[in-house]
Amino acid sequence: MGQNQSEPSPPADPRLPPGQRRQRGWPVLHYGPVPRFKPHSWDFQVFGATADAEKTRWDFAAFHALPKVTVRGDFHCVTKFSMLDNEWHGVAARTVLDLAPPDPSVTHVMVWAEYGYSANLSLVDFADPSTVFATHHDGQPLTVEHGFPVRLVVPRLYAWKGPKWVRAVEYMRADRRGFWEERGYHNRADPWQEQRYSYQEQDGDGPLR
Ligand SMILES: Nc1nc2c(c(=O)[nH]1)N[C@H]1C(S)=C(S)[C@@H](COP(=O)(O)O)O[C@H]1N2
Ligand SMILES: [Mo]
Repeated sequence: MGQNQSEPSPPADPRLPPGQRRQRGWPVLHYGPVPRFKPHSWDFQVFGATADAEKTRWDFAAFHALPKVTVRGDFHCVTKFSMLDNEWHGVAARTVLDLAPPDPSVTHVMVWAEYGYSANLSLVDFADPSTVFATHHDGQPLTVEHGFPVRLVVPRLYAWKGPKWVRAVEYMRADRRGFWEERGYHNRADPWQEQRYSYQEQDGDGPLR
C-alpha cells in the first residue's frame, strides 16, 4: 500500500483537549512577582453579595481548620501544556459557598489574589465539586511559586481561571471580567471547546468589553 495523502492522522489522545500536549514536570507561570507570605496579616475574605450582607474573614489558622477534600483533576494551560491526574487537597469551593453563602441573586464570582490578580467564574463552575482552594498538590504542600499558601484550581477550565495566592472571593450579581479576561482571553475558558481568546466569544459568553 502506497502513501495516501488522505491517511488519517493518529487518533487524538482522548484525555487531552484540542491543541494541548502532555507536559512532564510542572512549569511555573504567572504575571508579576511572587508575593511574600505574611502569616499575621494573611486572611481569606468572602465579600460582595453575601446572603446576610456580611463579610466573612478567615485568618490563616481558621482557613486551615476548614474541612478539606482531595480531588483528582487535569490542568490545562492556554499556552498548550496539560498535566493530567493531579491530586489536589484543600478546601472545596462548595465548602466556602456553604459556610459563607451567597445571596440567591448571585450568578458569578470573582476570585482575587495578591497584587490584584483576579479570575471570574460562573457560579456553576465555582460550585463544581472539582473546584478547590488547594493547599497541597500530589501530597506535598504547595511551593510559594505554585501559590502557597492557597491557590484555586478549576480543572474543567483553562488554568488561568485558578489564581495562585488567593485572598478573597467576591460574590457578584452580574458577570465581570477578571485579569486575563480583560486582556484578550476568553471569558468562559472551556478547554474542550478550545475557548482560548476573547475574539472567539459568542453572544452570551461574557459581558461586553
Ligand atoms: N496570582 C496569579 N495566579 C495565576 C496566574 C498569575 O499570573 N497570577 N497565572 C495563571 C496561569 S495563566 C496559569 S497556567 C497557572 C500556572 O500555575 P503554575 O505556575 O502553578 O503552573 O496559574 C494561574 N494563576
Ligand atoms: Mo496559563
